[in-house]
Amino acid sequence: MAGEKGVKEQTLVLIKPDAIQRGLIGKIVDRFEVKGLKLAGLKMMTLDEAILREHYAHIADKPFFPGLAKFMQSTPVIALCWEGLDVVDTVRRITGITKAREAEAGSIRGDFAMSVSCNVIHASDSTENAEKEVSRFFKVDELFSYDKSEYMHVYAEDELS
Ligand code: 3AN
Repeated sequence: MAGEKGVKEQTLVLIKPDAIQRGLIGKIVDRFEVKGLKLAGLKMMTLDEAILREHYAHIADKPFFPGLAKFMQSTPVIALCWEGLDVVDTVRRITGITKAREAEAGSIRGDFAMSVSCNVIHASDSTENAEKEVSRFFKVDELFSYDKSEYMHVYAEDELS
């Protein structure tokens, strides 16, 4: 069932340094575009310590955190805000599980990665976290609202209302 935000639900995706180095940006963006999601924001940025600590607060005490932080700062990342019906769950399914070599074939991690840490993208894991993460990575004026003409072929009328 549609969440209370309907087709305006938003989620955050980060394209990580391994994907930047391996030239996978276009292929990754394509997966979300062809699914029918709307791109509400896109930017390239370098992650500073503060944003990394906030973003990875749930794993900041893990032994792998310093290595993860170094990896995430090894190149800029690309932040994407995707919008759509139940988009948080949909994007997590398209992303695949954390341990990429065991991720389902057809998912982004399943098709493009082998590692737990070099797993090409981050995707918000709940609607609550998605809201926090979208506002952590995007200022209000970096998010865009517009009509997507394909929506009348992506959704049924009752799903759009
Ligand atoms: P996910 O990104 O699938 O939501 P989280 O939130 O558990 O997974 O972990 C955040 C990130 O921390 C992962 N994407 C991965 O890059 C890294 N990570 C998680 N577990 C490990 C691990 N055991 N060893 C190295 N890096 C890890």
